[in-house]
Amino acid sequence: MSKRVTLLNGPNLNLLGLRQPEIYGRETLADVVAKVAALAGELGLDLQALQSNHEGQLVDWIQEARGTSAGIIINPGAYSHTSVAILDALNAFDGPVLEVHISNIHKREAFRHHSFVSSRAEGVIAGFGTEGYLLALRRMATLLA
Ligand code: CA2
Repeated sequence: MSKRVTLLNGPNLNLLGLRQPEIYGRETLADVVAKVAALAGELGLDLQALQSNHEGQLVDWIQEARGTSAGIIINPGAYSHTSVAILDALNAFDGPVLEVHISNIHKREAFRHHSFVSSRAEGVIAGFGTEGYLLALRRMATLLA
């Protein structure tokens, strides 16, 4: 049976491709998920992709991933910079965690420079556009091999 990887996207990432293309690109979240799912198939992984605008929903999904998913790739969106609850949930998850940001958060406002999630993540990708999700999935395949 193929190993499951959960891809979580946080608040406002449902707007990908619809607003601010100069920062986040022109692909929709559905486009991105389709590309990541296709790569997951090639890598022999089973992708579960979820997006929510709600912190508690993200916490619930991270808790549900315990025992069902081998690894988590997460773009926590703005919750990266605020959420101890998401960090605590990830700390209760046993497998590898990779953090993705489409934009280079270090080139942006100072309040985006710190992410609570980064202290839990095996690796962080920022500023590679939506290609970052594909790079993270390749790294996840290596970590789970
Ligand atoms: O660069 C990233 O991936 C971010 O996680 C995106 C978050 C931002 O708060 C983080 O600092 C960095 C915002 C996601 C908003 O996504 C939108 C996409 C299209 C249009 C409007 C918002």
